[in-house]
Amino acid sequence: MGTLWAARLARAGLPVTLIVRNAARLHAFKTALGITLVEGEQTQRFDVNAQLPEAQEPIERLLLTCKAYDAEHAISLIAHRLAPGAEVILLQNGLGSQQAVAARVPQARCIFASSTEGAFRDGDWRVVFAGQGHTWLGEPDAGEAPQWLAELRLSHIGHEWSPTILSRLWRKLALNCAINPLTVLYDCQNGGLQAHRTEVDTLCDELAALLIRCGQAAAADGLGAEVHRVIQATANNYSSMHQDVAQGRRTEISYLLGYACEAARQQKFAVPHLHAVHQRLIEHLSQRGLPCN
Ligand code: KPL
Repeated sequence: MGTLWAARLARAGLPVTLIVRNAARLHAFKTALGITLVEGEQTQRFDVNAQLPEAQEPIERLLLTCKAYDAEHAISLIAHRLAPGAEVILLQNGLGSQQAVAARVPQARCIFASSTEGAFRDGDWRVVFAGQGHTWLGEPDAGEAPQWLAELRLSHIGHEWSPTILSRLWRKLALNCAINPLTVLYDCQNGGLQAHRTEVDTLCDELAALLIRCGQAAAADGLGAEVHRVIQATANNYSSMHQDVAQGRRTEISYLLGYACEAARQQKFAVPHLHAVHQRLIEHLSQRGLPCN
């Protein structure tokens, strides 16, 4: 997602600097001579800057696009570089990492984002824009839209300022909790869950009740029906968590089911089915030697 945003901002003539993990990545970037965006039949290369986290330059606006489990560490490496009043846009799945990042950088304005855009890498520093989508941005305490949203418009990044971003993130989390873990446990495409309708419905009922208990009634509204719509619309796809497990990658379990179970514990609200699926998933991951957090 970082490369996808960087390429479109650069295409609009805006200055972009990538912050890469380490010297080896910086070297690889310099060899690639920029980033490449593949969109339909079109392939375009863009020249952008890149630097290491330990560079000195102050940061005014940062888009953090790493996985949820890397976000807190990533921000800790550059927190001292954030200028007073800097803005940090957090584009992570699930919930929990955004709050952890915000607590680490109280001097910054943290903007949470939720996106339905799809992209994948087909080479180093190359991104394929696979699915047109939309990105919602907002502050958890419903702040005003920043001026620079106009720059996103210039870059043709479909977006909207959302006064209810937490509700959007909770809704997406609930959808992912109802679908992703079961696709891993049954080793199936999303459509395979049509054979486990009762189990999906039970999880949706529990998730909707939890959302209401957490003060997120709007995110609970019609959850079950939407989950079934998504299962049908994406029947031939493997969920992102299924893909992670199949490729031996760490999952974002702690920011999805883990977050939901922890919220239930804090609310003293019983979620036996969610809890059972969480435990089954932990067992499944540990049997495959994958992290359970
Ligand atoms: O977002 C998804 C994912 O795979 O992570 C969907 C397709 C909605 C399934 O939960």
